[in-house]
Amino acid sequence: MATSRAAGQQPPPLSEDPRAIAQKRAAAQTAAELLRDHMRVGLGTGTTVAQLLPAIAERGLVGLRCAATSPQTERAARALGLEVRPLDELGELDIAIDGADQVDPEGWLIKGGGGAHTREKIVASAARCFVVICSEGKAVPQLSPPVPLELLRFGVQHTLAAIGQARLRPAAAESPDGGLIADYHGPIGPPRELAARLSQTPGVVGHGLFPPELVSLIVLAGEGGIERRRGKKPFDQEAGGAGLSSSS
Ligand code: DER
Repeated sequence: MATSRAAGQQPPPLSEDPRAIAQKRAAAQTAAELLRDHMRVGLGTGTTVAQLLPAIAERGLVGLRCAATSPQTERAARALGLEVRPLDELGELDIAIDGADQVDPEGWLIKGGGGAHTREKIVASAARCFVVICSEGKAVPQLSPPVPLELLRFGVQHTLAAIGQARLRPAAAESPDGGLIADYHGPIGPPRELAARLSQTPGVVGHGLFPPELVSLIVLAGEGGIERRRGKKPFDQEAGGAGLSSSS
């Protein structure tokens, strides 16, 4: 019998390259430096965010209130002493920070390898400023499948057929909100067109294509240091915008 696995609880790769781990840590530390006392902070999900949480906790900031995108992140943040509140209680967030699976040169992202992309997109949208943290291997010349999906359970076979070239993840992966996690494996083409098609398909709760308009800053850590790429969403000075002018 297939077991159910909640989003955000995907185990890290067994033998992740130590260089990639160090790069994720470097990107996470750079982003943690953007935070200030009393900020309302959105926390993403995944192995890069797992590096971010201790980096935030170590800053010892006063009055930080966080909204988490998964139960996994919520538990890990609380264990480090960070205050986690329901998103609706916090109103507009000052900043949200999250990882990504792929970043293209235009600033489009694919997210949702861990299945938390619906909540992650809501939290990114709720923030004045959305910062993406990645190891350099996430930067790609062109997005490639799969594109993660969250689907309504009702009529899911019809939804999969309407999307085409999509299938449910094994082990009945589901989101904390009861959605079924699937992936689209067909060609991507222009991301905006695919994003619109997926959004318009009945039964699709969310998809993992994030447009550049949602992204303020991408922090890519590589062997040569930190590269900062601007997205199309404004980067708020109060959320550490001054840090953008520093060289990579
Ligand atoms: O699942 C997700 O959306 C994650 O944020 C993903 O995009 C990045 O995961 P990683 O930090 O484990 O590589």
